[in-house]
Amino acid sequence: MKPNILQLNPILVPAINDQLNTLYTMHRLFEQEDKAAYLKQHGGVIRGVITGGHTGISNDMITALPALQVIAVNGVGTDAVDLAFAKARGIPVTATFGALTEDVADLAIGLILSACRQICAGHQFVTSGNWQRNPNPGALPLSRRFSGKRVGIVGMGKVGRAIAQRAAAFDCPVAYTDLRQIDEVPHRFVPDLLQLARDSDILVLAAAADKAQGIINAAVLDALGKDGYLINIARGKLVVESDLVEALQRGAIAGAGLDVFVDEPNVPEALFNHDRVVLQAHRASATVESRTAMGEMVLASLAAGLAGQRPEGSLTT
Ligand code: 8YV
Repeated sequence: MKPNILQLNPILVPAINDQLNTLYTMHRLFEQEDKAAYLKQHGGVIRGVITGGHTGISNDMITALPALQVIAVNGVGTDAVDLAFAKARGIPVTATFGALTEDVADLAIGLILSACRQICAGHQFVTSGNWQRNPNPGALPLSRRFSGKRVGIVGMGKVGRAIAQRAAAFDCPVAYTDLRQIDEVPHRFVPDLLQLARDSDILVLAAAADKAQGIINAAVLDALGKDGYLINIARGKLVVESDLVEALQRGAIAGAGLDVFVDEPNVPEALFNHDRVVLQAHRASATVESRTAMGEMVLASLAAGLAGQRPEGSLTT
């Protein structure tokens, strides 16, 4: 009999789904109308869970799965899993560290360029017919240069470092903050977030959200200043979203590039029609390359966990 696996979010790589279907009896909860009833019926046989980074799994659901042997997070953020709770039950929890670094860093640079150079506003100007109606070169305001700007990175993990490497190629001086200075990182360490914001033209959030909720508030945005840009490819809850909306409205910062939000998919409408705000639907790791590598790591975690071994990189066992 094939082991039973509960999958909480869709996986968009057909080859990964094929392998899952070959190896396991898959229970795709996101396809079920009555999720509670489905869990009640099948919860007892579930031995592995696949979930997304920002969706995680609740403690109630873990409790409802008495045969659970492994939780494979298809992402790098584990803020939506109570690791201590899983650890107390001896359940390994894995993430896909390293599989998505390049793509998330690439999107951060894409958001910086899009926000500073107003690429989306320019696209909209062309496709709406406004360029034809108003060919005056002043119809679109001048944008801002990215090259050479001071980039501050909040969270210097794998993704933060990949962003720093890319920013350096744009001749940007890079500084960072983190819980502590990291020896192998050649960039300037600024222990105080407010100071980093003051010293940055572009503040990029690449931190884990476990212990850093709401760190980007009105004071930090004021410190970033009226020519500053906020970029977030990490987690929405790092930011006090109402403070960000307000900072943009009162011109306290120049613009933002956001891939993540507090209550996805609900994005404050006040962010929609701003020429220097660029929004994405939490897609930084959504490439064939990243999602394939992530899916392979998930498969390896399930195989090890179900065999009673410690999956590589387990965060709890
Ligand atoms: C994904 C993420 O959107 O890695 C993370 O923590 O949030 C993203 O990569 C998600 O986990 C895909 O399942």
